[in-house]
Amino acid sequence: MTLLKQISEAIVNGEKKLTLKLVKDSLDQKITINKIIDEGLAIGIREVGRLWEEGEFFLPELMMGAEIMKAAMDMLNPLIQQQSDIDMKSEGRVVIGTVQGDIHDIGKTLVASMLTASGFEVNDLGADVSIDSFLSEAEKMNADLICMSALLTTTMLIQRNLIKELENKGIRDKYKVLVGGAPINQKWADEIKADGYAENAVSAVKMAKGLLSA
Ligand code: B1M
Repeated sequence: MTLLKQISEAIVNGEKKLTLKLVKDSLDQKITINKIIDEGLAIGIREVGRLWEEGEFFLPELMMGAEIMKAAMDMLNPLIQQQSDIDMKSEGRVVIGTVQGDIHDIGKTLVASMLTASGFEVNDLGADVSIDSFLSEAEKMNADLICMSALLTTTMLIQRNLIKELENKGIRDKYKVLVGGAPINQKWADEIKADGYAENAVSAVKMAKGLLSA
């Protein structure tokens, strides 16, 4: 079995120590961080989510999967950020967060790390972020881009509300708005008039660069 497959299985089996060891082994074998995440960790945690949805796993197993995923990402995020060139000129200023009512922050943190590594100035507001906080922090840092992550079909509605709030305040043109998260797709982004949608962290960086150079 490949190392990446072993990583996804270790997450499903709730084996934290083993997962972290396998991630370290993968790094030692020069497997790229993106591959470790996309083809190992993310597959494992999504399988945990599927088993939970089907009633085969209960909340403690879901929580354990998330804890392992977070521990692995805590190991990888600093490495992603180290890959940035310190003298890189700023690509733009970004506020990012997971919307109010939603505590899923693993994917959002990954997107924030990749943006930082790619030369953006990033203010990561964390999870469960209110529309008011997004707007006041964007104003404070004179942001170019507001990035909203949502993982729940209920909380994705907040993305639309924030864009409406920008319109109501007459400041819609001041910021580009990028949306993402597991239930989000291009159709939704078009419907709520977001400037961009990205399926994963790598395409979020490409999209952010495209939006700010347009
Ligand atoms: Co929750 N959860 N969860 N959960 N959880 C999902 C999302 C769910 C799909 C599971 C399922 O049913 N199969 C389901 C949502 C169903 C729905 O809405 N239709 C669900 C539910 C229901 C819940 C609770 C309500 C459960 C409960 O309490 N009854 C609860 C919600 C609490 C709340 O938020 N108010 C809950 C809680 C939790 C945990 C705390 C246990 C944990 C989160 C821990 C944490 O984040 N700190 C958790 C987890 C781990 C998941 C799953 C299994 C995995 C999410 C994850 O980390 N994926 C998830 C199942 C799934 O997504 N299939 C699930 C890995 C991560 C790298 O991917 O976050 O998708 P992802 O991010 C990707 C892309 O989406 C994209 O790039 C990232 C990297 O490639 N992306 C962006 C993300 N944000 C972006 C922003 C961008 C661009 C791209 O630009 C701005």
